[in-house]
Amino acid sequence: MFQHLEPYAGDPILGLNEAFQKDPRPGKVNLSIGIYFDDAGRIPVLECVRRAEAQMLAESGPKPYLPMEGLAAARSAVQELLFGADHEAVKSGRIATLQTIGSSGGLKVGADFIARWFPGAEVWVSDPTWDNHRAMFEGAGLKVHSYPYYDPASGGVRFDAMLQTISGLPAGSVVLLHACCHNPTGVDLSREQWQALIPVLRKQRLLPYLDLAYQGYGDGIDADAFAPRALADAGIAFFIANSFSKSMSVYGERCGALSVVCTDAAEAALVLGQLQATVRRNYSSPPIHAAGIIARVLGDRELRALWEADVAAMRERILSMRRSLHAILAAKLPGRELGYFLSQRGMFSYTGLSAAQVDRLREEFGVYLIRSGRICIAGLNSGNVERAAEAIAAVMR
Ligand code: KET
Repeated sequence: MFQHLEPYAGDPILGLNEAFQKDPRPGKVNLSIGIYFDDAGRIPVLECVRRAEAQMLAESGPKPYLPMEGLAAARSAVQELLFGADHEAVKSGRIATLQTIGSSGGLKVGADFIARWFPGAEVWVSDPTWDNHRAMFEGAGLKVHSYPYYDPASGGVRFDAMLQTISGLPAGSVVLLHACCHNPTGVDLSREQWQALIPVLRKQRLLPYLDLAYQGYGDGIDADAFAPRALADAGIAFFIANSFSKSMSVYGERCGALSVVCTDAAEAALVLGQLQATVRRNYSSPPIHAAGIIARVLGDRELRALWEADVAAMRERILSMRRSLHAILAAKLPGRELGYFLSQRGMFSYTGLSAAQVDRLREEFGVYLIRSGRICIAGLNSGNVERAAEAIAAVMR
């Protein structure tokens, strides 16, 4: 029956993370997957999440199906987090928000919605982008192209080329944008660049689709929501999938959301209805435990304060690892331009290492990163940064 199937080559990120787990070498270092590890190399369970879960356990409430769109308290908390409680778009009810199965679930529901209601629309992603973007949108039946983004020569954004490509897209094209902490490069648009891009998106009648997976890891929880707020201020309709996997360190709980900012409340109701239909046909409703975590951590003042402090501490730890890595590499590779390790934001740095250098790092040194040369800085800690930096310097020489 299944002889005709093509073997699955595996996922370049998840597969590597699994290979790392199986590696018996004691000094191995995991810089592959976008997961935040603490200074002891563990995935932290944040105190705010622990307390939210303790409350839920103590209440020991029933576990009905949630509505297709998820828990109301979680959905409104997401809108307030993304846009600010007083934002006109939130107050006027012109945002349709779903609680989804991680932001991946949100991205895919949005992609299915676009395939159904914008037939013929094509999707444009940054070059490069998170590998799974292309897979998800193509999986929804959409054609995917890329726009220029990263400039290996300068380590910055090819902003003029990006703008030129986007200005030439047909109306209704979907433009996928990383709201902050670009994956895999760590190179973001500046606020001025967003302000220059937004009129182009509007004039061309394009459909922006933001991915906000690392809120709080860039410059701060509010600062990292600059892009969705600026787009909403400009009155453009757009999609935004956001994740709590990283910001609340709840990867396997699948905490995420999809919001569609519309022109008015009537339009948002229409959109929400079709999003509900998309969910019903896919997985029917999202997880209730995830809803409880999101609603309680964001909605309870005490838990919220704990969360904000933890996000700041995680961001600071990554920045300190950037500085340590940079200092060791700069000492070992004098004359090399390495400033990008300091200027890039979020979990990732795009090192410029070739696939062959990446293979050498894994095979000879037990240092794991994906073959594009992306490293997850959050996998570094005070116990392994020296070793990892020495290995990276050795293959860079
Ligand atoms: N968007 C981006 C940009 C992203 O990097 C990830 C995860 C996701 C969405 C999915 O997050 P979710 O947990 O579904 O809310 N990225 C890391 C893990 C992975 O590949 O799944 C990574 O790039 O390593």
